[in-house]
Amino acid sequence: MLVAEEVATALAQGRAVVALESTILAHGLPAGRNRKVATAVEDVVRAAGAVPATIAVLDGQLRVGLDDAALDRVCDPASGLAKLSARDLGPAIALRRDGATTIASTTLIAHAAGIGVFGTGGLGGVHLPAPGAASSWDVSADLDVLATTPVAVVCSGVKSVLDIAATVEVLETRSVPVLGYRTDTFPAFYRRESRFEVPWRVDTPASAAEVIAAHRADGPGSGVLVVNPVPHEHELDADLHDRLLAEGMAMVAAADVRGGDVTPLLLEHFHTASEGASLDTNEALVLANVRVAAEIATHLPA
Ligand code: PSU
Ligand code: MN
Repeated sequence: MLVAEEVATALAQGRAVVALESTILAHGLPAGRNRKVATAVEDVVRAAGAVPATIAVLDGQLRVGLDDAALDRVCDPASGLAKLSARDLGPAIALRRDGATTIASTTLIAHAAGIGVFGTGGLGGVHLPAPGAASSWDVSADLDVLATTPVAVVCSGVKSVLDIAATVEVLETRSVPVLGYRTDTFPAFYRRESRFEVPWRVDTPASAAEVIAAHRADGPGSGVLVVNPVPHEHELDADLHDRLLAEGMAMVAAADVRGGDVTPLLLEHFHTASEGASLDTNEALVLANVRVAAEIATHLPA
């Protein structure tokens, strides 16, 4: 593992560090925009008093904290980065590949590096079954890793393209506490609210940090999911959202894609069919989440 000097120094001094993922850059946002977001999220983390550590795999090496050249590489579609979930780390390392890390793999690497807080956009979850099928069997490894790794992840819930009810149930079964950050409902990424309540609510970074510290000390060893709804002014229009959702689901069914290719295809449809409106929402929520993550990190004991 190669930890950037700034990150290593901050960790050694017990200063706040926030992990950031690279799949959102390489596979979740269009080229050009992704590079601007990469810098913007790091700036927000710094402004909130923490050190950003963007995580990726380059030439088979786990990288924690990326310099400009590495961020350029991650954000350039010509680099052809693979999407690496937790199971892909071993192969990518041994075969010396380049890859972007999902929430699952970013969480594992962050924990190994000694970073306990991670800010991002949307969590992977349980996918809806095809019409007539009992199950999609497509359950993101994000849930599994969160169940077994003591890292706090700040996100805006899961997209409404997923089965939110099933995702919330799996989080409960796998003993992952869900904290609504200034909300009583589980957010649906582009929309502030879903039909589902969160079991716990916190209203300040200090309070979130207290819960995380107590969970680490006396909980079952899992991570903590902090859900922060997209800021009001950036919420996607409800009608537009519902239309994009219906179209996206039909597209996935028709295109016969599966596994890790499903989420990028849906994201791409939302972004093009909304003429960028969903991108603005996506960017706004990521920036808001990494700020909250940094604020929480500054309240946690080293
Ligand atoms: N949801 C988003 N944007 C994303 C992702 C999810 O709104 O970029 C990415 C994250 O990296 C997440 C991953 O960890 O997709 C989940 O993919 P899968 O469902 O294949 O596990
Ligand atoms: Mn999946």
